[in-house]
Amino acid sequence: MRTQVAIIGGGPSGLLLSQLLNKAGIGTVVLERRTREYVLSRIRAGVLEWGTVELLRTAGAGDRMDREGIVHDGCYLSTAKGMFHVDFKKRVGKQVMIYGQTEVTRDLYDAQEALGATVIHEAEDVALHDVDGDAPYVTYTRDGQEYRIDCDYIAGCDGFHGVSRPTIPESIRTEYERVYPFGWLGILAETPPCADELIYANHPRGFALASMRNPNLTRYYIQVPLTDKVEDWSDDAFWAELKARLPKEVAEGMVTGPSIEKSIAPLRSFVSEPMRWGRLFLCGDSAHIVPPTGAKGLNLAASDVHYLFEGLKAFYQAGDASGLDRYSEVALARVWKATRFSWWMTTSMHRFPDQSEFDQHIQESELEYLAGSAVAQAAMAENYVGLPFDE
Ligand code: FAS
Ligand code: PHB
Repeated sequence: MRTQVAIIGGGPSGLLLSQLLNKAGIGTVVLERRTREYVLSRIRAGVLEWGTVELLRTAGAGDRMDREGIVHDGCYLSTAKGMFHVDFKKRVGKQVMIYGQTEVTRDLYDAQEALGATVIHEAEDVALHDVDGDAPYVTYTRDGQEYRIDCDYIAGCDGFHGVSRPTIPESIRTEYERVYPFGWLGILAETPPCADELIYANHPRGFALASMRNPNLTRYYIQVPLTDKVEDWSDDAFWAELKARLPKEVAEGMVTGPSIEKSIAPLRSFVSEPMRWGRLFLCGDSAHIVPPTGAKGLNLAASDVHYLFEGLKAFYQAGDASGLDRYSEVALARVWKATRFSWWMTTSMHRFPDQSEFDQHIQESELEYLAGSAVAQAAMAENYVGLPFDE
């Protein structure tokens, strides 16, 4: 088989890139290790930056998001001294869309099907070949049969544990990492949200986040030690701890119920440079991971896809390779700004095991300053709604 762009990974990055390229008349093949059902069973991000919203609309995969998504003007932050609102719309004239990653991925799968795009599931043993040459190709097996796809370019959209990043020789790669000494225990419950917008809570017992998916589906998180296991946490224990960390008036009005999903996610900041080697381009989690505190993971995948799509479109439609040549530099500039913001939100909102009283006062004064400063709130809002893709 031959195609123009072979895409490894059928998550949000791979599917969005495939959708945009196919709509521009550029041929792709997506190789996904798992079944579609497995990919759609993952519960992950919930907040879309406005740039991501517009990109999904451009890709022709935004109709259900526009019908069912919830537009938020801002979010709340709560500390031991009370809760305050940061109004993104008032501060920077932009909003965010609450619409789960699962739904984004489902919409992209449906849009790919409608276009007749090639998405191959249960593709195993994917391997990338001659990536630094002029004739790269990909091999994989399926049902015991080996296949080969010759292509012009390969997009590594296969996430943190994928095969693409390791294809770049260690002598070429530089990796930067910070692992946080805690995780997020998250649940999904068929209950109404406890507030009209998200609440990020800094509490002496630890961080908590009250989020949502729709008027009858909520997503809550509490910071837990890395040693905790999901089975250590009954639903009752989760609800009690969540209420202890949220403002009293919110906790009193909270509707609880049985969890329909419960999982613990580790938190890390990770960036691998460069995001291009020869004919291979890394996109999304294959190149970088951010702690979910800033709601940046899925959105960074979208901006990577924007840069790579524009570069490939210019190459195929006008023979202009400048976008491809600058891809890594341009994508990493935005990745590092989002990595900084996610680090700032994480270090400001969580309790660190070795936190001193001094650290505690610094955290509290950071949030008190934010509560009282329109300029500080504008800076937070600018980053939370998403920095422009193109300066
Ligand atoms: P993905 O990991 O989503 O997709 C990669 C795809 O490649 C997967 O479908 C995988 O099966 C496939 N694949 C892997 N190896 C392969 C191989 N060798 N061959 C073929 N296919 C292969 N972000 C937020 O913004 N907010 C959140 O709250 C949030 N919570 C998260 C919770 C968890 C547990 C995790 C893991 C991530 C979370 N994220 C969150 C980040 C997440 O949303 C990612 O940023 C997003 O999934 C990135 O999309 P992709 O780059 O497509 O990677
Ligand atoms: C979510 O709804 O899953 C969510 C929202 C905001 C975050 C992280 C996760 O910062």
